[in-house]
Amino acid sequence: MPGSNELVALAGFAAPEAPALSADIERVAAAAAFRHMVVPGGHAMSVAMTNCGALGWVTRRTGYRYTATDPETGKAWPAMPARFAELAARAAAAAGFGGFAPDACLINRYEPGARMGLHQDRDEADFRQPIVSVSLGLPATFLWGGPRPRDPVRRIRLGHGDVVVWGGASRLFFHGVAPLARGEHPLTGAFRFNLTLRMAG
Ligand code: MD3
Ligand code: FE
Repeated sequence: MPGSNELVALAGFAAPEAPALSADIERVAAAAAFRHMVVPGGHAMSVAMTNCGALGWVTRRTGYRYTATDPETGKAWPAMPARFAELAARAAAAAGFGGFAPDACLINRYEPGARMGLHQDRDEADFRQPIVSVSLGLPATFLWGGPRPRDPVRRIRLGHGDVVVWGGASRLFFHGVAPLARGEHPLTGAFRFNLTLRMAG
């Protein structure tokens, strides 16, 4: 069955297992700490990041890429928690993408004021595979553009437990996140976490 040609939003899909996902994030971060990576322009991102899975996304002054090891430690990225891969496969299947088997999970941590500028995700090997995102904790305003950088942007609220499958045409649309408003969430405190599960290799 071919996948959906647009994004598929699954509100609250991950809410029942959010505490377990949060514990998995803590285990990953104990082995590969959250860090503010530097982009080629030379400034550090306001979003703190880490990775799990066979591959992890990194940016340095020299550019963006997927690596098998954490450049901070030289060790392999922590294994992908089974719960992450199973949740993503279930969500992808619900959106019409069978056989989604992520080999990379970028974990983003937003503190109040942290934002992500409009960008495309194009460092993965096969754009026919969707990306599955899982939001935890404080809500964010997601900025949803189009195939061109100057296309008008829609604002979409992403809250705790929301899962979105970005496939088909939407896979290469420009997108970003508005500065996070401060708040307090019972599970994540002053933070928002976002998992993006990818078939990168
Ligand atoms: C649409 N993360 O990590 S998740 C990213 O909330 C990223 O942390 C945002 O953009 C965040 O690259 C947005 C939603 C998302 C993720 C990947 C996409 C939307 C996407 C890839 C293609 C199109
Ligand atoms: Fe992105």
